[in-house]
Amino acid sequence: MNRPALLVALSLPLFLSSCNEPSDRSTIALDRGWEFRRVSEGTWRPASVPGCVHTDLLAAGLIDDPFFGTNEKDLQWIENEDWEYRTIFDAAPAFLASEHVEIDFEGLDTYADVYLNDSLLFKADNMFREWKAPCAGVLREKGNELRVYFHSPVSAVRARWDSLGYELPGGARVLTRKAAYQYGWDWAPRFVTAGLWRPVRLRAWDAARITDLRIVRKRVTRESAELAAVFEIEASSRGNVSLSVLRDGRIGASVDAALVPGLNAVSIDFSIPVPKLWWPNGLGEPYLYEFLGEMRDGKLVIDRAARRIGLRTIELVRDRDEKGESFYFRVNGVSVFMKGANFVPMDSFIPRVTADRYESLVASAAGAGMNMLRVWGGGAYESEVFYDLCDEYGILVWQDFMFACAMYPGDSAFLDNVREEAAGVVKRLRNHPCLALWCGNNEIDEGRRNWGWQRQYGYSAADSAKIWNDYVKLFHELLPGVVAELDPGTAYWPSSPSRGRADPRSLTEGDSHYWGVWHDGEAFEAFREKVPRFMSEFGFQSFPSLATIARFAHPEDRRIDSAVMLSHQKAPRGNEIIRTYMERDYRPPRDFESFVYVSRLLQAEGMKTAIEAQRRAKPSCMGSLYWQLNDCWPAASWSSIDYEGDPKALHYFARDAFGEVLVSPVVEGSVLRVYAVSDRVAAIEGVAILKLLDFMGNVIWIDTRRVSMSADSSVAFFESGVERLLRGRPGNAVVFCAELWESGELLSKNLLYFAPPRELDLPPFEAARPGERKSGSNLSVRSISRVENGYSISLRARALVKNLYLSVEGHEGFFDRNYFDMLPGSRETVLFVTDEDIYDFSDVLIMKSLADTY
Ligand code: BMA
Repeated sequence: MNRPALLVALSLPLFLSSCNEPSDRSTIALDRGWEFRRVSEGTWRPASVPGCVHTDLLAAGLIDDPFFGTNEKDLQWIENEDWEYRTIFDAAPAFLASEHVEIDFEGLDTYADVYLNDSLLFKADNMFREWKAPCAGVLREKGNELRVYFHSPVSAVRARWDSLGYELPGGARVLTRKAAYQYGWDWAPRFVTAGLWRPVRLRAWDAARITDLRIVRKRVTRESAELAAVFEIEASSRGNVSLSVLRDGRIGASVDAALVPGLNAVSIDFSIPVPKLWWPNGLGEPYLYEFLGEMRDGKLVIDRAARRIGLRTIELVRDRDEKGESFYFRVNGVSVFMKGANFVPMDSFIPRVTADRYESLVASAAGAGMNMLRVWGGGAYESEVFYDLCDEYGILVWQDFMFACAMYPGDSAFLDNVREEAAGVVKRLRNHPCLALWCGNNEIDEGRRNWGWQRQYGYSAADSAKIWNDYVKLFHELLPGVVAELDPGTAYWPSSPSRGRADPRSLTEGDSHYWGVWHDGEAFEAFREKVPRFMSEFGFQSFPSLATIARFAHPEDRRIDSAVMLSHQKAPRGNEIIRTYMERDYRPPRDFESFVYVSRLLQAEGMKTAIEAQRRAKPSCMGSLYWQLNDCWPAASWSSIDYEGDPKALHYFARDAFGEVLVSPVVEGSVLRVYAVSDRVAAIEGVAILKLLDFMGNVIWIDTRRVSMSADSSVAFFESGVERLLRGRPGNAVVFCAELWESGELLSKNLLYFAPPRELDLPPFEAARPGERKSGSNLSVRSISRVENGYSISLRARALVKNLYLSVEGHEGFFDRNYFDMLPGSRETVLFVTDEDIYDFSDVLIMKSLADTY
């Protein structure tokens, strides 16, 4: 049996009043020696904390990989069981001598009874809250047993659900404050887990401690930042302390404070002349300041708290205008078009997401030109590392409270629980410069009005009134009240979208989710008409790469309709919708590999249509957040980066479409127009080169013209009748190429075809392998050379290569560009970013293109 050793931190001298460096020594991490058992079975086995029962069962070899094959359905028993966790630890005498000792659980998922040495400390019932309890009286020096009993989250609410009197949309999960996607979603499997999902610590303190430090940006301009450091101090007796704010080790400002027993709030005003501002990605450096708040008694440091903040202002601008009402963000006085996506939990089992995985995802978002992510309300409030990364990469966060696609109860116990949750989360996140908006919920207002719940659940007028009233209490009173009290500088928006797509006002005010494409089967071109003020969701599904599919499917299961593939497609009608759209635009793919590749092209083209239309419509439209950035498991979904971190075609297309400057050709009726869209804060004097080519490279028409663009604008700078432009050429055999240059630098390049891919008369795809000379090949590898972070591969196309897809079999890495078209006669260099040494590419570099799918 795995018995805990004495925790390392305990060997340090520990007693606050005699210690000048109190912060780490007053804390013991309880992350070792944990065991767990299924209560109905009884055997204790090693466990991880932070962690959860599914990953502990997997590590113990008791279950197979939950993501593989159809294992999900065999693992549903786990949610019906009770689970118990325990660890044994010692506490050094100095720790025990402290006036106060507190146990602090950053996260318990969810119905947990916590015992220390068989004394019940508390019962938890909310995954999103931090749980603390004093434990000085029960703690002893040797052999303390900490035991956490998790009740089955589904059994725990059964009786309450049955006594509710009516059903609520969303089902019994709405009674439990737990990540909704664990119960299954249209991109997520059902794994209703349990466990200590965030760290556990013991804390000791005497007399007084800092329980919160908030740096309030009272007024931030380019000339000066007027700030206040607001200390929240818990004191157990009266006493005088001095409080200081330090930057770079130097005291910036101090005050003396007389503490009274209980919670004390003390504020110190200070200012920074000519501050470096925090800017979102693309507009400047996201500069961060580090502050240290310190509490002293004379020379003795009693406690410290560190905060890293960015100096910026952010406003949600909602002004009446000729269209309706604007909806955009102004950062440091600059109106900013938001480019980004919706973020969902990165794993069905969040505790196993490493800091590296977070970093690579946030870096990919920034690399694709994004400046905003929406943390969607059916997941979880993310861990600190996520918000820290968003601060560092200049990614603003639209933060939903965790409520999605359902109605919630309104009894006082539930509301009190949510009030605690919301207060904790707002206090935790309000210092992050990335935090742009608090949003009450995902799609509940829309659901309530448009999803037929009234009929489906047969509500009486009284039930309806009660349910609506409960909604109002939660989303129009409680949550905005918490935000107004604890983070008054950040806007609150009750529900996203503000209006469902059936309401014409969804295009003239507020934010919008446009699902006419996908759910209603409308053509991608509908995105050109349905341009709202701020598009916070729109999407289309695709399949992940073959390498990711291999993560869960044996070769014989790699068929779209195999039981394994179907279990990894959670959207009702998902495959049917993909097929229908694919038939409209593409020739039938000849095999599974071609199907999954074409599905990614289809998704990317559809989203490109939408993003470009939304950007062209600036400043009327000021945001484009597609659904969805990432996945929680390897499966078909709307994501642009799959679970394994492999970018899909959409991610590359989004990077172009989200470019700071975008040249965007579009056929509107019988007219071809070319737009230039700029998010720059300075004007551009550019040159556009417009060409019409056939697929062998013959130039049919060319035009060069100056393009003058004011800062932050969208202009149509070229227009021609399509017939006139084609000069009798068949539309399926030519490509229009638009390039925008400034002082010798290519700002943006974009291609337009006059026929859907299925009708294009593409040259057959013949690729020569590296080192191979092959007559008749229209794509060849000219050279491959080792560079610092991988391999640089130089390619040459003799005829048009549509959607070239490169992969390197058996090696980890990714291409800096992929799925792109190579114009006839062009040369392109791509980078395969990898840590591995690859001695011979001839058998492992795989090249595929659209002409190679039918
Ligand atoms: C949106 C989201 C999710 C859902 C997605 C795809 O409305 O808010 O609820 O996963 O659509 O259907």
